[in-house]
Amino acid sequence: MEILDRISEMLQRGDTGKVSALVKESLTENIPAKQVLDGGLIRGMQVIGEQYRLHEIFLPDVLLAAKAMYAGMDILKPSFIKEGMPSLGKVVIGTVQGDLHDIGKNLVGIMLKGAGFEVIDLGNNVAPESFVETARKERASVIGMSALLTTTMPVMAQVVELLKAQRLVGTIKTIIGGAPVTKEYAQEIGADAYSFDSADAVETVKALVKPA
Ligand code: B1M
Repeated sequence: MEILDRISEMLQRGDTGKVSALVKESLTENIPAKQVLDGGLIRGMQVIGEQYRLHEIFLPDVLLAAKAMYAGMDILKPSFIKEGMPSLGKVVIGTVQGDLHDIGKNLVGIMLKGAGFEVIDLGNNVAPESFVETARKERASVIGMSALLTTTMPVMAQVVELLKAQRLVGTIKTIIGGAPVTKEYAQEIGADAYSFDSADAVETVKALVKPA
C-alpha cells in the first residue's frame, strides 16, 4: 500500500510532521491501525535499526526517527484503545543502581517499543529490588539492564540472584548490555542474554519471549 510505504520512508527521514499527516490520512482512509503500525511505522523503524547496526547512520538519525515514530503512535493510540493495543510482551528496562548513563538504555527502549513490545522504563540508578518487584507486579516476561560503568556491573548479578531467590528464573528472563558488558559476563552471572546494541537487543528479546 503506497501510503504505508510513504509513512515508512518519512519515518526514516525523521520527518515528524509528514509522518503525523500520513498516519491521520491513512486512518481517514479506513486502513486498520495495526496495519499502519506494522506496515508503516515499525517497518520504517526496522530499517533504521538495521542501518544503525551497520553504522550507515548515526545516533541523531535514530532519535529523529524515534520522535516521528512516537508522533505516529500517539495518533494511532485511540484506535488501539478501542481494538486493544498489540504487544509482543512486557519488558522492564533500566540502568542499574549507581549508574546515570541512560542514552543507550533509552535507545534500547525506543527500539523495543518500535518492534511492538510494551516497555516499562524505570529510568537510571535503579535498585535490584525495583527491577524484580516491577517485573513481578507487571507480569513482565523480560528484565533489561544497562550498565556503562565497570563499578555498577555487579548490580546486574544482584538482580539475577534476587530472581533466583524468588524462584523467578525462567519466568522472568534477563538481558544485559552496555559498553563494558560482555557475553562472557552474562554467562558468568547467569543472565539469559547479552546484547551489544539496541537493534540486536530487539532480536534477542524476541527470541527470549518465543515460546519454547
Ligand atoms: Co560517563 N563514563 N561518566 N558520562 N560516559 C563513560 C561510560 C566512560 C567509558 C568514559 C571514559 O572514561 N572513557 C567512563 C566509564 C569507565 C569505566 O567504568 N570503565 C565514564 C565515567 C568514568 C563517568 C563518571 C564516573 C565521570 C565522573 O564523574 N568522574 C560519571 C559517572 C556518573 C554515574 O553514572 N554515576 C559519568 C558521567 C557521565 C555523564 C553524566 C556526563 C554522561 C551521561 C549522560 C547520560 O547518559 N544521560 C556520560 C557520558 C555521555 C559518557 C560517554 C562519553 C558516552 C556514553 C554514551 O551515552 N554512549 C562514555 C564514553 C563512551 O562510552 N565512549 C562514558 C552512547 C550510547 C548510545 O552507547 O550507552 O554504550 P551505550 O549503549 C549502546 C550499547 O552499549 C548497547 O546499545 C547501545 C547502542 O545501541 N546497550 C545495550 C546499552 N545498554 C544496553 C542494554 C541492553 C542491550 C544493549 O539490554 C537491556
